[in-house]
Amino acid sequence: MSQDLRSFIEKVRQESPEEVLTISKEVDPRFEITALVVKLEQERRFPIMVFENVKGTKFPVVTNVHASRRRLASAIGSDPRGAVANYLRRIERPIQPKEVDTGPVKEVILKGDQVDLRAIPQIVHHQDDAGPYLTAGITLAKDPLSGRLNCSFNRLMFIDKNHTSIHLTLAKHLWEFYTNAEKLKQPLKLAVILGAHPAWSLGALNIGSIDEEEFYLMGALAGEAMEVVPAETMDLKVPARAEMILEGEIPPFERVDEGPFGEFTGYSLGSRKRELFHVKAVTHRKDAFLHDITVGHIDHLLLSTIPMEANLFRSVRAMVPSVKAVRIPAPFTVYVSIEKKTEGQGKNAILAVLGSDMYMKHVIVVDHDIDIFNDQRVQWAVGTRCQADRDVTIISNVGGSDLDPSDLKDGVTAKMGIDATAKPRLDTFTPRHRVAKDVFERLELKDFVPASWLTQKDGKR
Ligand SMILES: Cc1cc2nc3c(=O)[nH]c(=O)nc-3n(C[C@H](O)[C@H](O)[C@H](O)COP(=O)(O)O)c2cc1C
Ligand SMILES: [Mn+2]
Repeated sequence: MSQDLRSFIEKVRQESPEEVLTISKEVDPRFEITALVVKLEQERRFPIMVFENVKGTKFPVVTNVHASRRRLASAIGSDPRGAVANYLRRIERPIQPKEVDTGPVKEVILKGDQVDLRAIPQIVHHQDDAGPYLTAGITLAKDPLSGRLNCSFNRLMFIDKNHTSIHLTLAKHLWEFYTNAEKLKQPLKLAVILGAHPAWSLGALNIGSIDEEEFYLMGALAGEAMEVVPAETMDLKVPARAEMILEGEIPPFERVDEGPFGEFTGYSLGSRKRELFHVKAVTHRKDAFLHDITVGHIDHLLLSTIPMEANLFRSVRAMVPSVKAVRIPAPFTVYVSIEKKTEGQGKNAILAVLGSDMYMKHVIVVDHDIDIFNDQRVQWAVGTRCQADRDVTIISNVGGSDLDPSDLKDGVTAKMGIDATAKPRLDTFTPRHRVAKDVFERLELKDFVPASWLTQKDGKR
């Protein structure tokens, strides 16, 4: 069927036209695109936004693609509630990428001196950002030691016509490849994929072993093999149906100032030294658009959440088979509900979470009678089923996110688990108060309360 980002947007437009908002009035990529997304977000509206006329560039901009769980779920053939289970089911059957001779991403090929990144929309998202950023680029690289491929999202800050910075989280797979290349005193070849179907993006964000090649998962999630074509300047095969590809390398031992940048945590973090990306070729569709992710807002947060929740669900399930649900309500924070069958399983769940995701910092485990989609109920469980000296576990000096503003050293953090399950078990714990069931079912409000009062609208009471 050959799906891609534009076919996905077209499908959404056909099925629910109100979910795609096309804006033809000219916008300034400096602040205006993000400001319009956030204005709509404040009205609780989350359409895909297509900006046809962007100042200073011929490329339209598409953003907010992932800002609805229903849209994201539909990209992997699921309804919103079944997204995590469906994600796990699909990635169990990886699909090998398929080589094709050519594809739309090769319609325009620019190499060497022809490369000018300033032709691409220069989107500045937040007020204190150091400059324009590319936020929806999926990197593709090959490990110089094992030859394995990796895909991940890595943001790029424009520097000049053929350079950007690149942010590699310490200990993540691309960073591992880069440190391997640096040891060999070699540059790391890199392709940046711009314009990805949401299923590809969800696959690139999978949290798995460094031995897993994300292209296989991107295909599995999309339900069809990723079509790939040879890159122009290096021995890598890139998605044939992307909107645009940047080809180049990260030179060894070079660092540049990057940031401040408004992060997914909701904070604007200061400038740091990061790696450099030297762009040697750009290929794109004739009528390419630039895909942007509105960083730090729903577009970004929903996208990362499904793969993280899927990974955590799978890991907890390996340890506690009766896990019911996993939810990430805030950065670095996860709620887990389990049907505890033996003592100690609350702490097993904590260890499973902390052992399988570098970013997670605070874990709260509750019993299966708690709806973890309701923060108040989770806090109720912590308040009434937890003794801090017995149920809180703290591990100091663990590797975490280098974007956490509360840490003192780059990415070194404390981790905390709160076992808020009833001890020793829910069925023997102090019972909850209950309204007598037979009485509750027998009584009708209308027999006791004036009809005029019953028909009053909420809020008037
Ligand atoms: C929009 C977006 C931007 C991201 N930016 C970065 C980034 O700049 N650097 C980084 O290391 N990870 C970034 N991430 C997170 C990684 O892509 C994610 O952790 C990924 O799973 C890592 O892949 P790996 O497990 O193959 O290392 C971003 C994620 C999203 C959704
Ligand atoms: Mn990986």
